Amino acid sequence: MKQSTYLSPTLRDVPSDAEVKSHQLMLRAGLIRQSSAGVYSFLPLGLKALKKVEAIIREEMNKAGAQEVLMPAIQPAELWQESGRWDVYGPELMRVKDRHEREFALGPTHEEVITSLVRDDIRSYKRLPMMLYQIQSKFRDERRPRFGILRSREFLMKDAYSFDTSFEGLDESYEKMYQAYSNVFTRCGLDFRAVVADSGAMGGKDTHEFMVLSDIGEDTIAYSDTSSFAANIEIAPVNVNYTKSDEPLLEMNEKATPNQKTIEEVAKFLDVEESKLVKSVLMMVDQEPVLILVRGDHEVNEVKVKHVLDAQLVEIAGEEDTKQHLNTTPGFIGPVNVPDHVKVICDHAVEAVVNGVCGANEKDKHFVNVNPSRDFNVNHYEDLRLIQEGDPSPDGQGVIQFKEGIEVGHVFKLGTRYSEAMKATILDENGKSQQMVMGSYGIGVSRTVAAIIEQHNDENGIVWPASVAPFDVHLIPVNIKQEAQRTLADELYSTLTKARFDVLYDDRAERPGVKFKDADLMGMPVRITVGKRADEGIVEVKIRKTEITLEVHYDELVDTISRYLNQ
Ligand code: 9G3
Repeated sequence: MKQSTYLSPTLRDVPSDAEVKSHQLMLRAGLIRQSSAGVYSFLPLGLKALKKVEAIIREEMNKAGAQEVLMPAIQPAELWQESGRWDVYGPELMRVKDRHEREFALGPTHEEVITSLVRDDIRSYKRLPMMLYQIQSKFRDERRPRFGILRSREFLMKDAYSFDTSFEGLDESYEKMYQAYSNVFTRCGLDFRAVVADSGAMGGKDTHEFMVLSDIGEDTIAYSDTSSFAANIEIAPVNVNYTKSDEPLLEMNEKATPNQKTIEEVAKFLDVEESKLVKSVLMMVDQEPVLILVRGDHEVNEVKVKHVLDAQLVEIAGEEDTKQHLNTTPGFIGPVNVPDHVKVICDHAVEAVVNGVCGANEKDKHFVNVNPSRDFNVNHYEDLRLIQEGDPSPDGQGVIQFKEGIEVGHVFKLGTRYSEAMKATILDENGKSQQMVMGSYGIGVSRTVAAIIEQHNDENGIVWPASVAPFDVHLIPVNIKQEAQRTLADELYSTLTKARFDVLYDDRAERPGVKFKDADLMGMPVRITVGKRADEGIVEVKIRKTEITLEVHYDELVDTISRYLNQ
């Protein structure tokens, strides 16, 4: 490809609204341009990288026995009404009307479509297991799109769906996909972890997220420093045996704590450890008030609350709910003498608090020497707190550390969640009708490109892994007007192309410095510079990743490049 004709506008300056490295570099190297908030165009260079990632995904999906399909992006509302999700999703689900005023969703995912497709044509257990996938644009109207294509409102996803006759069959499909995902992200040159995750509104149980380690990741991974344990902190279980101090129980009494609202303020004011405080959070759980208690030095894990109470919606109570149910204002909430209709559920750590401190449900008042079950009722104790760095790993091996991650893949065991709702059944070997057992498996294809750049860049620009680089070679004559250089560069271009290398030929009449800066920014793995030794047939080969530079005669060039690129 000749760069003089190529739409690859590079920018010298960092765009001010790009906060993360991959967003900055994708704009500066001419890979994407923004169309509207969270909506991007891929320019030729960005599209070539996207296609390389797609190709790796396709190979691994096909190898795993999946068949590629292409479903529509516009989905009839009826399907989402059948699955019961039409009213579950709010403004994030983009909806359109057709000319007959019929309602459609712009597909954020395709469980409904694929289930309706399969149920119409697959009637016998003999046809299963079946794995279908597509690579297609998804639409999710994110409230705060940011970080370029890392969190965009239209993005490219590979979504696969497995159909089995049993949960054992699903386990096998899941394992195949899990392995295929590991292959994909390894081949893309990513440092990633598969972590146990929360199935969220998807229903079903087992689910794993594939996380690319990165400081700008929006998810936090809790992992053991010695074992293979790794989980999204949203659901990482806490497994600690708390020791109860044997100090004698003292009499509870009230203390004035004027304007001392936060845990830190109250602990300082009363001169007690934060671990002696009982933090009370009033939550509206499917519109019911529930008081959640955790130790003062811990945080409530709202996802755990949702699972433990098997709730659809969990929110922290606002002022009016707090007034209505506890007749107090946030900051002085406590469990002592709460009305019977307010359930009290404690994290296990609270059970071991002796002579603790809690809000008195009265402004500027706290209770001291409070002891659970003696001074307040507890409905039950559960694992409700966020895991913390330094906690013992729940598998009993090692200590928990945190790392940020970018979620690039997510695999779910859906079970019969959709086949039941949408009557996707097959006749089993006894002619009995049974629901298909499903799994769903997603990879953020465009997000993966950005994640690769997050992990592969330096101060001069992108450093593409060879497997996903838009071009194999960047060919640069120092002075295109110099006859010997131009002739040799033209010859090299055709020789390398015939040797099946994908070459970006910088044939622009630009100053050398500009060309080299652009080449570093765009980050192809191999750069060939045709300079003053052109008349000897000698060119300079520079490896972008290692910055190693060597002089190579024209005749050894193909071998030299093949050796490097195929290692
Ligand atoms: C929606 C909207 C946003 C969504 C969903 C539905 C996430 C939704 C979860 C999934 C599950 C899997 C197949 C590929 C892998 C992930 N955000 N999810 O269902 F209506 Cl607006 O998409 N789907």
